[in-house]
Amino acid sequence: MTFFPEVDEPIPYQGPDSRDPLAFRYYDRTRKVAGSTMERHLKFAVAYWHTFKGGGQDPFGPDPVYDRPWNDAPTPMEVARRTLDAAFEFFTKLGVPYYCFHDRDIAPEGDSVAESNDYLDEIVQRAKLKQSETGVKLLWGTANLFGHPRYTHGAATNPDPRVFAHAAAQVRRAIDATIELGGSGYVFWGGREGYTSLINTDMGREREQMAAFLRLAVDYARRQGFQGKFFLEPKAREPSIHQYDFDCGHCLNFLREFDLRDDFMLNVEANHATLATHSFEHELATAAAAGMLGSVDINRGLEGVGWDTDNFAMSLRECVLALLIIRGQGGLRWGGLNFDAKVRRGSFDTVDLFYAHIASMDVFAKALLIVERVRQDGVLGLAGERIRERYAGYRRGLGRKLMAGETTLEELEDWAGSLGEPPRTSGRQEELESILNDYLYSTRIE
Ligand code: XUL
Ligand code: CO
Repeated sequence: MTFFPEVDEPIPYQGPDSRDPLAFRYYDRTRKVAGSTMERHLKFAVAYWHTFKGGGQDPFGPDPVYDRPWNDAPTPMEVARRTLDAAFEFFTKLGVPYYCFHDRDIAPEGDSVAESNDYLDEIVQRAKLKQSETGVKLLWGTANLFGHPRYTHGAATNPDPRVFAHAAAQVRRAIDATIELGGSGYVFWGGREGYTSLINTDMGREREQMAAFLRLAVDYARRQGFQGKFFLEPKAREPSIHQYDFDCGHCLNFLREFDLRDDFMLNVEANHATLATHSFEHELATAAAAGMLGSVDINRGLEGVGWDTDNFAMSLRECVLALLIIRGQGGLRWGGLNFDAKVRRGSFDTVDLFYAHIASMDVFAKALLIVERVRQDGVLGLAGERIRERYAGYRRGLGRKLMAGETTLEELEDWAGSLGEPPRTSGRQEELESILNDYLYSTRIE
């Protein structure tokens, strides 16, 4: 049985002049860029939840509107089996190397912990078989600790430890599933870990509960031999008003405060940056500067909209800025680029899933080629000579001494006095914007 009859063979690479929406213009899986393939640089992963479980619902339309033939089955487990078939058909036809899931995306919740575990086990074994048949791999796994009504007041941060225990049970099995399927990462997005009012909330205690939960998960996973990384995924708001993992800055502080930095890195999502009123590149740079940029959820939020719209990333400028940072730190060893994105409610045909992923893969592939040019030319961004030059004073003389902690305020005062007024130097922002525009819009990339 085929779920995607409109695509009968893997999406081909046709080059920049192609106008076929079911072909790649730039994403050429095996093409070498700076000694590695495009596939290895970009490490694309399809998000199981949006792509196969999403129905296009919104607050004014609670019923699914997407046409998803794999949902036509008599029982939740039969739906799960068919969905898995559809997912691997999609991965192979699209030609992506990875996927990501939540436990409850791939298998339904049962009537008891034991039944839920059995359901998950069966689907994990099926997925394992499909992975070995197709070569598609798991990038990271996670547990859905926000959808079930028991998590209304949080999972790890719930005032009731019995809810904490249910969340722990889920995480244990989701970690098992991740290990069994060879994932190199395990994500914690604190879905309902936050609060809506301090009238009924002990914030200090809730943060400690969350730290205890993460510690338990790390200890368990390491005992099972998990050698990958844990990723904390910041998000400012939604579903709760105040999420504890507000942005990268908050998450880095949390990991430092509770001594979790050895096991964790961050999973930075574009739309979550928007919700924190940051730019995507700001959040990526914050994580990278701390050596903690582990993985990326590539999507796009709409500015001025207060909720997660999870559009597919389509902006070349944003992708170039993101890849400058990612390439600047030598890539994503443990993580990759996960499409945490959904097609619009009005894009309800199955073929729309192909159009969306292909377009977004292509914009990243083009961005990768641009970033390579920019890096070779050495003009811009983290790789740029211009930035090195700007801070050159800190690499010599008193500038270097002060960074090494070998000076005093008194010595600096003497220095300032003897120097007189430092010359003013333009930041040249507009000149650099213009150079960036040349790369984005004028340079022929192929
Ligand atoms: C929610 C979100 C999640 C995480 C995984 O906004 O981004 O899908 O990526 O739980
Ligand atoms: Co995400």
